[in-house]
Amino acid sequence: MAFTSSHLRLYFIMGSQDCPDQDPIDVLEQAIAGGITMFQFREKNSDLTLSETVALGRHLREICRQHNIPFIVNDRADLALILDADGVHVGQEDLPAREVRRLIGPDKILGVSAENIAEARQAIENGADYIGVGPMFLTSSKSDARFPIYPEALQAIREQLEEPFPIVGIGGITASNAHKVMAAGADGVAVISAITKAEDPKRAAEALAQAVGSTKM
Ligand code: TZP
Ligand code: MG
Repeated sequence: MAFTSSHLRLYFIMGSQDCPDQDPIDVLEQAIAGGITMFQFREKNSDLTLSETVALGRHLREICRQHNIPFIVNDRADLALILDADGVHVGQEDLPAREVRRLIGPDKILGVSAENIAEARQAIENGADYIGVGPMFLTSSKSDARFPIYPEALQAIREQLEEPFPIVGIGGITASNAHKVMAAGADGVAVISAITKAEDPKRAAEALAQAVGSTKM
């Protein structure tokens, strides 16, 4: 899958832990109908066994394939390879980006979380295709999330990078504040709860897509 920065426009992240009262498959289908442009499977502190995680991942992967939505796996390069994912996303405390790049090869998408310009430069050097910057705002979806760094931090990274590079903002983003992240220079927004906790995930995705000026690909 040829990755471009426009894939980041509305990046939906979900694991079964994020939608305890709904079927994740159903939520993903609704989010796709609402206009998401990329998906990350992030099974974290969930009740699923590894076999169940693989089974759910296969199902979600297949749905993304049918809709031409890049399917990214959080943290685990092994799971990404098992699921034939389009890529992997790692944070600063996960497997080093350089090692993940070696494992997945040159063609898969590699995303890396970065909070400042030093981490951003390092990620790029290590083979990242995009960086995720956050938390933009307060979030309750990540148990070890740090204090918000706000869109200003994303703007600072954007301004200090020598070249244009794909950047997605993450953390506490909703249809009401997404414009601030875009105005700071993001290529898009990554969200969990704005879609998974919505009464109507399809409409929530539509509202976000509109907020980031997304056109369906
Ligand atoms: N990384 C930084 S904040 C965050 C992750 C995975 C959680 C984002 O979830 P939400 O519900 O969109 O704030
Ligand atoms: Mg991680």
